[in-house]
Amino acid sequence: MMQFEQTFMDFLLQHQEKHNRTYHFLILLDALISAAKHIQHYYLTGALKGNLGLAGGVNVQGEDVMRMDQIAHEITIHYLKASGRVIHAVSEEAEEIIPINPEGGRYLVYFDPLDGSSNLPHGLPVGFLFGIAKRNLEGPEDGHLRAGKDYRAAGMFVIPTGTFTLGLKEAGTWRFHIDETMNFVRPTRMTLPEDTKSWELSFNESNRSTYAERVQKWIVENESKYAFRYLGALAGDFHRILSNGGMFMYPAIINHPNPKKNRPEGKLRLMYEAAVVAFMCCEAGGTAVNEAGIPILEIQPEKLHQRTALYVGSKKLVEDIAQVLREKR
Ligand code: AFP
Repeated sequence: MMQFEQTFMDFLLQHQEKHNRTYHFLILLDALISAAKHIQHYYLTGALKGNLGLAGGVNVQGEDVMRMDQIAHEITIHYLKASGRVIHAVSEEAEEIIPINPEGGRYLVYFDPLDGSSNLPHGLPVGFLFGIAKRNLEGPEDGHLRAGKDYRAAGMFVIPTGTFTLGLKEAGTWRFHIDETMNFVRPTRMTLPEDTKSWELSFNESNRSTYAERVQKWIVENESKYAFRYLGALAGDFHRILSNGGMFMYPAIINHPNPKKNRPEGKLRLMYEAAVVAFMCCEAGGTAVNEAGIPILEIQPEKLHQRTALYVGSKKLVEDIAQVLREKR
């Protein structure tokens, strides 16, 4: 007898039916998966065609090169439009909100189609991150600036590794792998491990002296207990934390020798970076806070591309540093 893996679509169909839900969400996820596969294909073949270069360059065919993140953005918008299910989208690649199907749409999508661009020229992993909120069908329209706690789902593709992780509201975080037929298969529920032996710390070590003193002190007191890993692409770094436990952090930068380079509000974007991984982490038994120790999912965004500091991972570790962050200065 042949053995078949359960596909993502089969998994999601069962999930929707179990919870008595419509198929609209399936159509949206199918669009996001098509976009991710298309971006992955472009990425894998791009280096040979000379298309991973900087915008303004010329590839081996003598054509103008478009930035890869701009290409990924256009691909995603195409599939979101074709799905007919999206009201508006917010993309890292567009300053303003993007109307997709304001009348008939049902979901709001926040995305970064190619996060971790410093890995791009090396062909190393980048992320496609997204969060999904739903139109308020009963009441008055309630706007597009949604806190992470309002997301129905949030996920990430690690491109070009063929892994896809999806957090579903009150239904866990699941990981899938792409197979030889280009289907995402083998749903595996992710739970952050309790055993601290595998835990890791992940942050940009070269920024350490720019963090708040109390964050630096916490690092000194804790770093020798855990392995240290840093890729420089949130999706890849968070992927490891979700499997091994520990904490990823991108603290506020407040002690930079060049004050112009300080980032007291943090670097990462709230709606399509921090809230996305925070959502998946919380569904996997972990937690996430900002520089004031406030849960990331509680933060009400005030603008589209709002930034935040981020501490995300195993509950014990994040709560430990959150206590330090909450202390009165
Ligand atoms: P880029 O896309 O500009 O490389 O930013 C990636 C990112 O937003 C996130 O994916 C990383 O975790 C973080 O920034 C890395 O930042 P540093 O290069 O400052 O460590």
